[in-house]
Amino acid sequence: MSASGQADLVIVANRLPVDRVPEAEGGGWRPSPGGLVSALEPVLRANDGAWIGWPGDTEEELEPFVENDMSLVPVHLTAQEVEEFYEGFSNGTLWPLYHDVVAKPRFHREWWDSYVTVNRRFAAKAADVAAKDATVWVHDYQLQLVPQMLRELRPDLRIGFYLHIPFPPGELFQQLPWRRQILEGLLGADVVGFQLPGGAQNFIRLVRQRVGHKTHRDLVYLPDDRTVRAAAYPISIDAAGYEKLARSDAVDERAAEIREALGNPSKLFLGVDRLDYTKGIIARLRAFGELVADGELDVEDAIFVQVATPSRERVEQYILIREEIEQLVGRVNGDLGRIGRPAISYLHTSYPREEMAALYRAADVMVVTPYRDGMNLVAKEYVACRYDDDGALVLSEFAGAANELRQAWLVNPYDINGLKQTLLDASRSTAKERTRRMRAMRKTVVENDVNAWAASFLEELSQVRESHGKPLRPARGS
Ligand code: GDG
Repeated sequence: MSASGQADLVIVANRLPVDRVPEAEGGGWRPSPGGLVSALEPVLRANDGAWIGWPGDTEEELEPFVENDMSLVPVHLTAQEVEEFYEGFSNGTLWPLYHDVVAKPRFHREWWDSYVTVNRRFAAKAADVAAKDATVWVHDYQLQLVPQMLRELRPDLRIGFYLHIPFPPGELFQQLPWRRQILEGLLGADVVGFQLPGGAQNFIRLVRQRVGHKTHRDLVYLPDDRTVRAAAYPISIDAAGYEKLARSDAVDERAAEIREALGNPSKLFLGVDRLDYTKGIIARLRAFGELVADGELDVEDAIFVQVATPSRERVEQYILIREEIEQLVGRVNGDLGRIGRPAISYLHTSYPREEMAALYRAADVMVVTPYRDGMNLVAKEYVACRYDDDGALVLSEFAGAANELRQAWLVNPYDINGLKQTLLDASRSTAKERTRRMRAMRKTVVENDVNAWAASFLEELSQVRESHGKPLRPARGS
C-alpha cells in the first residue's frame, strides 16, 4: 500500500492470509499456507496491494499491519458475529445449500441480519483502502453482498468476485429466502468468476428469471448500462512449488519412513480432507472396509490412511459427521484389524505441507470422493507431487477437478459397489496404465497452475469497462 494508505489492488477475503503464532512460540504472525496467497503475493506487491480479512479471533480490534511485505487490514468480528455470520449463515446455510443440500441448510433471520452487517463492514473497509479507480477482488460465499455494497460507496472501482464453491442450480438456490439480495449483491461486480461453466450458467439463468435482467451468453445487461460477465475460471495450485517440495531429500526420506511405519504395505490408500460432510469420507471408508471384509483386500498388505483436518468444530453438522466417521473407523478396525495392522489409520489433525507432500509421495492410491466440491485442490496436489508418473487417482465425478483430470479413475461416490470396484481397479492397475494416466494429468496441472488462474481472472477484469479504472501493473519478475 502507498504512503497515503491507498491501494491499487485490494483482495477482500473472509480470512487474512496469516495465522497468529501462539505466545508460547514467540507470538506474532505466520503466513497461512495456501496457493491463493502465493499466487496473489507478486501481483499485490507490484500494485501497492492490500488484503482485507478477519484475523481469526474476536479478541482485540487490530490496526492495519504489514507482514511479509504485505499490507494487511483486519476486519473485527464479535463472538456473536462469528456464531451468526460465520458459523451460522456462511457455514450452516450457504455451505450446505450450495453443495447440493448434502446436509440440510438452516434458515435463520438473525443469521442473515448478521451476514448483512458483516458484509457491510467488509465493503466499508474496502472503500476506505482502495485508491481511486483501483481494482478490488472479493472472494467467496461469505462475502457475496460486498460487490454491490462497495459499488454504491465507490462507483469508480473495478470489482471482481470469485466463488470457490459450487453455485447451485435454481431448484436449490430458490429455497433461500434472501435469494434476490444475494444475486443483486453479486451483480455489483464487473466479473463474477466460478469454478465451472455450470456454475456460471446457473447464475446467469437465475439472474434472468429472478431479477429480470437481459442476458446473452456470459453477459448480464443492467439497466444502468453496466454489463457483468459471469464465467468459469477453474482454480489451481502452485504446481512447481509442490513438485519442488516432493523432489526434496527430506520429503523423499519421510515418504519411505511413513511406508515403513505402516509395515510396508503393498497398497497404501490415502484420503486427505478437511473434516467435512461434503467430502465423502464415510463412503470411501465403508467401501474400503467392505473390500477387506469380502477378502478382496487384506490388512496384511493394504491400509487406508485418512487425514481429516479439524474444521468448523462448533457447527452442529460437523460435530455429527465427526462422530459418525470415528464410529465407523472404530468398527472397521475392531472387526477387521489385527495386532499392529489396523485397516484404517485415522488422523484427526493438521500437518505441515512437507508432511502432506510425503504422504502424497507414499500413497499408491489417492482417494478423493466428495459428494460435491468446487474444485478439490488435494487431487491436483497429488498429481503435482507424482513426478515419477506413478500413483493412481480415484476421483469423484462431482469434484470440479474431474472436469480437467479426465484420466483419473472417476467414480460416483453414492454408488458404493461402483466405488469398491474402482478402488480395486486402481489398486490393481499396471504401472504402464498408471503412467499413461498420470502423465496426461500432470501436463494439465502444470500448464494450468494457480498463477495462470489469477492472471486470467485479473486480465478479464482489466478488459471490462476498458475506459474505466487504472490498468494493473504486471507482477515484477513474472
Ligand atoms: C475450498 C473448496 C476449492 C488440508 N489438510 C491439511 C492441508 N490441507 C490443504 C490441502 C488443500 C486445502 O487444504 C484444501 O483444499 P480443497 O480444495 O481440497 O478443499 P476446501 O478446503 O474445501 O476448499 C474447494 C478450494 O476452496 C479452492 O478454491 O478447491 O472445492 O471447497 O490445499 O492441501 N494443508 C496442510 N496440512 C493439513 O493438514 N498443510
